[in-house]
Amino acid sequence: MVLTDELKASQGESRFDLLAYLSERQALVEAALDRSLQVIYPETIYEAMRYSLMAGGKRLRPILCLATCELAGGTVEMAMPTACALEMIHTMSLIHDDLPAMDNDDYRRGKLTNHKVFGEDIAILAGDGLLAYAFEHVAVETQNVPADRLLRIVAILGRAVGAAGLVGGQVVDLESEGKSDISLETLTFIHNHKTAALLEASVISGAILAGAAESDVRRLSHYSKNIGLAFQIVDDILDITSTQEELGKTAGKDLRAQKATYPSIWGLEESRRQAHALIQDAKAELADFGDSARPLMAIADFITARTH
Ligand code: GRG
Repeated sequence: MVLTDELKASQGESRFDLLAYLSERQALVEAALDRSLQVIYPETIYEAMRYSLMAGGKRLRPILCLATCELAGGTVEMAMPTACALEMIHTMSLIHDDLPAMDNDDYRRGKLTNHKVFGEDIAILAGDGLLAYAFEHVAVETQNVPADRLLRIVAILGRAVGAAGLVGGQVVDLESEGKSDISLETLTFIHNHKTAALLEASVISGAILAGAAESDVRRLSHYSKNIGLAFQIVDDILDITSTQEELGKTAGKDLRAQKATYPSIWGLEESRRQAHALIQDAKAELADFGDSARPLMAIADFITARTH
């Protein structure tokens, strides 16, 4: 995947070769995802699941999970099934988000959306299939992790996906549709649930798999909540300032739909300032981890520097 100028910019600040790190991690995750799901009978559903799962994307959630597992003294192997499950859950949420009954989008990750290729019925089922398989994959494939930790991971993933997470955020988002005057509190509820919840699950699950102390899990949780919200503010900014080619999905949608966004409430400059402040707070949470937190520091910088 091409990750260029914004990475070089964030590299400058953190003196860490994030480009090399992300490329290496993306390759590991791509290979593990590829191995995780074979096409068998009935082929249509496996092809639809693989179409979206293997359609690229930054693989940020799996990379965060692997990074915190290593930070807490664990290995890539311990965390890989959970890392893949996080990407399966993320991918299924994108498939359902793009459906005509939701955002009705034609493009995602630079390709036609799942329902445009396979039809709405199969796209719904592909999302369901990926969601269920994520949990099976964690339970069946995780090695060398005590069962009590694994049980915690199942609970964390379930909470991040359900009404307390992605689903709850999506419901408030749907209820806010067509209302350009929604409050900052409602907007923040939506994004804390739609975006930050799964990012938090990604960050803390890696640490929990490795058996991190609770105080470290709490610090990582604060880090992830801040980067999650900053990520969404930047997403809102990019919807205004980027092209469809850069984003790999329809650009300018929020403005056309007169949707409340951080830039519509704060303006572009204040939105950039708020995202930057959240990233500084996130990085402050990592101070005690020393050099082993360099990947997480650099990823935090990358979130505000990215252009897609
Ligand atoms: C979870 C059962 C279930 C249903 C889905 C549709 C829905 C409920 C929730 C919406 C979740 C959603 C689409 C949140 C937006 C998250 C977001 C910021 C996506 C973009 O993430 P990137 O930039 O994308 O990491 P890539 O393509 O790089 O992975």
